[in-house]
Amino acid sequence: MSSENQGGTGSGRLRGLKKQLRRLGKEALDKSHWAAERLLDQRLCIGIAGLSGAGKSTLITSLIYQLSHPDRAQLPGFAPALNGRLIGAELHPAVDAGLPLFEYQRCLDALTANPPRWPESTRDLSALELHLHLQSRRLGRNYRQKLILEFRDYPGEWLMDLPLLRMDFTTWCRHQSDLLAGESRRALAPLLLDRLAKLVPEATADPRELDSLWQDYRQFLRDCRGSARLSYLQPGRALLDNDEYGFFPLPALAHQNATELAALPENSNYRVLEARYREYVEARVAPFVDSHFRHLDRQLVLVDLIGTLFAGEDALEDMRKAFGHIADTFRYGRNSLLRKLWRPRIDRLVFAATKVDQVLAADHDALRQLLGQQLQQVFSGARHRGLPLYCEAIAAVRCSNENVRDGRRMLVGHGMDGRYLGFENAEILAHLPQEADWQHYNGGLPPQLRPPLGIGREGYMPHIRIDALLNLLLGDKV
Ligand SMILES: Nc1nc2c(ncn2[C@@H]2O[C@H](COP(=O)(O)OP(=O)(O)OP(=O)(O)O)[C@@H](O)[C@H]2O)c(=O)[nH]1
Ligand SMILES: [Mg+2]
Repeated sequence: MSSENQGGTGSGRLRGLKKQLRRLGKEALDKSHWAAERLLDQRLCIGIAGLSGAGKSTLITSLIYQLSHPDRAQLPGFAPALNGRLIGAELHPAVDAGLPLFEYQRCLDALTANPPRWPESTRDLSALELHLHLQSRRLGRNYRQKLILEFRDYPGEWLMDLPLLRMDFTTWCRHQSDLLAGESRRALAPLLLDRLAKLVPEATADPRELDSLWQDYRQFLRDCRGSARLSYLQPGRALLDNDEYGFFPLPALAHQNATELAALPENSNYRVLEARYREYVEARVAPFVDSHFRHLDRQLVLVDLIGTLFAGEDALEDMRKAFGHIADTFRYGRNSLLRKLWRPRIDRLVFAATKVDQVLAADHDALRQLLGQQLQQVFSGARHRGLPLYCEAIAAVRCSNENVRDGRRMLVGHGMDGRYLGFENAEILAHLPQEADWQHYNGGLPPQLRPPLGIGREGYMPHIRIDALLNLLLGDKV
């Protein structure tokens, strides 16, 4: 190598090093701003999770829209909007997250189109910051206060994977065997479940057989979600993407102990599936938890309770199981000064039933009570005592109105094809359905409604109880 070249490499290296130092310095500065804002209660990071179709994208769009148009938004239950302290809000990419920006404009364009559409289904993690500007008065002087809300939208299917962090493959298989024995899962794929039960853990793995079982298992998970509306499904990512995770439970793992299993050859069914399971947990689940949950101050979980209720007993029971696992996964605690910086914890967990405009206003309270009872059953244990848990029933975009026809109250709105619809829903009972009550919900799911015309005109976006939700999420910070 020539001396000229060597010199060139040397100064190049120096330039590279300086550049790197500048970048690190900037990152540290950004981070220290971020941490300082958190300490001073000027920043609040809110995770928004829900299974596919629960209404996350629509809700985030509605929240941003309402907060950005405080003069027109109807938010009487949110004090800063009612007393005129909320000046407005603007959107920014999330500083620290390094995540794709939530596509607010695209979602809003869909809702404000003519005819209006729903936002497209999203499949990935995204984030954004909303800078809220508030007018405050202290010691007789007016001043402006800024609160940065960081919203992180992620698929609820990923949430369902978090329990895997606490289970090895054998424990997971035993856990899944109990679930697979349930009637709703069995009815969906009796042949597949028989094939799984016959797979011998000790036998030499046949790659083609494992692949065929995996493809069928993935389809089975999607059917569980689609037709049976079950919630507690793993691996959760298999519902959303087409990656080849390639593992599924081995129900035949019943009595073997850990030493026997570890001694099996590497090409046995057990060892192959166990390695794939471990790879999934290490490469997919753990990094997500590490990069994501550490940052959250509050967690909002959206649930399509109406859809689940009308899907029947097994769907509701499965939702309860899913809640239970969510409850076990989050680490709760008060946000002490140190934890705020280093190990922030979720200090508020809010569950919200979505799309309540699909039922009569008289049923909204019953829905909230029903959700509350589901949660009480799950969170009643000593471990959850003192947990700051809240629930609400909301519609991000209200698509229906009420009319009285022949003396009966009914809902009116537009179906997805634009046709004008009038319909009644089965009355929502304010308690968890007992055996005989399930008949009551047999009439079927309310129709899917189209967003109303005129959204975005002069700040108009009708909703139900978004102001109450805002109060739960940030009332104490404003
Ligand atoms: N009636 C009514 N329907 C709603 C509302 N919000 C969402 N929906 C319906 O629920 C569907 C899913 O809403 P999204 O906001 O896309 O749900 P998501 O949780 O982001 O779904 P993914 O991106 O697929 O995970 C929409 O296409 C609508 O049909 C609402 O406030 N009222
Ligand atoms: Mg979405």
